[in-house]
Amino acid sequence: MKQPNRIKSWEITSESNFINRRAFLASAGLAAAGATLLPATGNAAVRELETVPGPYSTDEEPNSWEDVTTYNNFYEFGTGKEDPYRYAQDFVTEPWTVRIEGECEKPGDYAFEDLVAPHALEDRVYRHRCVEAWSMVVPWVGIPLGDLLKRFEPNSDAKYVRFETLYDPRRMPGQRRAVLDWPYVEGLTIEEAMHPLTLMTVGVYGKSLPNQNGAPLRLVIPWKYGFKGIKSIVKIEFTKRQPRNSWNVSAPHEYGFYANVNPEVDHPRWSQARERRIGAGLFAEKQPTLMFNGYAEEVASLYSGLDLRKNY
Ligand SMILES: Nc1nc2c(c(=O)[nH]1)N[C@H]1C(S)=C(S)[C@@H](COP(=O)(O)O)O[C@H]1N2
Ligand SMILES: [Mo]
Repeated sequence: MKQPNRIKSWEITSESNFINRRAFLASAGLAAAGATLLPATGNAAVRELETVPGPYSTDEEPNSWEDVTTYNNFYEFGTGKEDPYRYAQDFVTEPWTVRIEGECEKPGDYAFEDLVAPHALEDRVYRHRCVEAWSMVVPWVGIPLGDLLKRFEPNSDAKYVRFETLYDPRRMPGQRRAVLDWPYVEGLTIEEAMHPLTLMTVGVYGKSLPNQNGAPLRLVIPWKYGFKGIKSIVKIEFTKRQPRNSWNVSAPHEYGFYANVNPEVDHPRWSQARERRIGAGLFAEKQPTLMFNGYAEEVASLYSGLDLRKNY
């Protein structure tokens, strides 16, 4: 599974998505790169990033740019799968500030650019498994979350990390309806947050994140159900106690804190044993879901001694 230096398959297959490859980024890959023409399914702020190959990429063929950017869950912009693509186009993410607080030595308000600039942006192709039993393969761009968090010097009381999405119903029309208890919140144990697979994600397909995918920064935890991958983060808090997370608050018997992909523990209303790969075609068979979404070798030890039926 670990193939750090392979040629990215989309460089061969998805050239039509890259209308202007000339645009390149200075410094840490985040400065505006001038006028970049957009793929059909992009939005105004999307631009090329300068990336390096990261570890852990799967060999599976990534889903198309179109799949990845038009089939999304982002309830702040509506509950339909194409709503985020349709209604997030004009969402403005510059400037963007992230508040760091809680059990750490360096709390404060950090500009997005300052958070990301000291790090190399890595390409990582991960499997992506939604709790609704569909899946994709996505070529994310990001930095290991642990490398970022260490800069704030968490103390020994930092047992968990809590994340919060922007709350602004004027800019996020889906928040005008009480489909969830806004703002969207998520949490990880500090061990999960520091695990080298956990990615603070700023891009996809070598470009900055389209709004519908959680611009300007969102989490990706590839061995967990997709809802743990909180989008458009404005706050990160180190906590002593396990934080609640939005889906657990809305339906505690259906969604837990851990949300590890597990084909042996079904959702109360449907099986988790198999998944539908988006883009595989109408008549494609569902494929078996893998324990920890195929990342068991890397992460199973985090849960030794834990009853995964109770801690779902
Ligand atoms: N703030 C926020 N983050 C969110 C969601 C959401 O509704 N709001 N949906 C989650 C769910 S259920 C999934 S499957 C993924 C979808 O991520 P994608 O758009 O990158 O495929 O985002 C997750 N992050
Ligand atoms: Mo999901």
